[in-house]
Amino acid sequence: MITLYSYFRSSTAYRVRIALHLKGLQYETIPVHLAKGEQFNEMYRLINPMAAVPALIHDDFTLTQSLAILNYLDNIAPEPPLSSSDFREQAYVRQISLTIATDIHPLTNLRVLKYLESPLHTTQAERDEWYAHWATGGMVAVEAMLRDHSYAGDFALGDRVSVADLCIVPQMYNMRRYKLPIDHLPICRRIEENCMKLPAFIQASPEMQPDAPKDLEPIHGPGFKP
Ligand SMILES: N[C@@H](CCC(=O)N[C@@H](CS)C(=O)NCC(=O)O)C(=O)O
Repeated sequence: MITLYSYFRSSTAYRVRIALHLKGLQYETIPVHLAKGEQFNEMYRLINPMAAVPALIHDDFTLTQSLAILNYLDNIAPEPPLSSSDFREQAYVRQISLTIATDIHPLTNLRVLKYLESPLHTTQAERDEWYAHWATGGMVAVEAMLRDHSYAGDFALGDRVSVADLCIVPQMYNMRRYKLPIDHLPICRRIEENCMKLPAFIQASPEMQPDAPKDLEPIHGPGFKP
């Protein structure tokens, strides 16, 4: 029995949802409404002391941190594999995943934007500038990594979906949501387009989540147009 604490718009939960669908693992979604602050509920903090999604419970085992969860899922359900046994390919996949998960995402996370608002009293325009600065700069670096290695094909690692793609696609969702420039990211866009043809990515998209509002502006779900 797998339970996923998720929020439809969360890019980190999106990574885990894609993996669950790719591996054909059945799971129950428990929505945590981040915009309403449900991540700070006392009961939820017992599940994730960092007050964030995703959190995954598999039988009696509770796990947080999306990359740790992806690694765990790859161990309990090895097919299709989300990494490579080749040590250089493995390091390359980690390099891209970590750039998004540890260099870009934490700077653009909700709690950081909220802190910039209060107590730091920045304006909305300043926070937008902050977001655009870190997201755009980070994705320029990811694009360079994809370009400079010879691995990228339909996906970040040739014709195989890997954890790198599971990080790139939700980040591209965020870029589109915040209307940030992506024309200069041709490899990221190609990967996104190819991924969004796969049922697992569509099923995992924000629009398809049980907690998504019915009038959610479509960005990545069925009928995605790059
Ligand atoms: N490093 C963590 C980050 C988790 C995280 O911060 N998730 C965001 C949603 S994408 C969140 O729950 N934010 C709540 C907040 O900032 O208050 C992971 O990869 O799982």
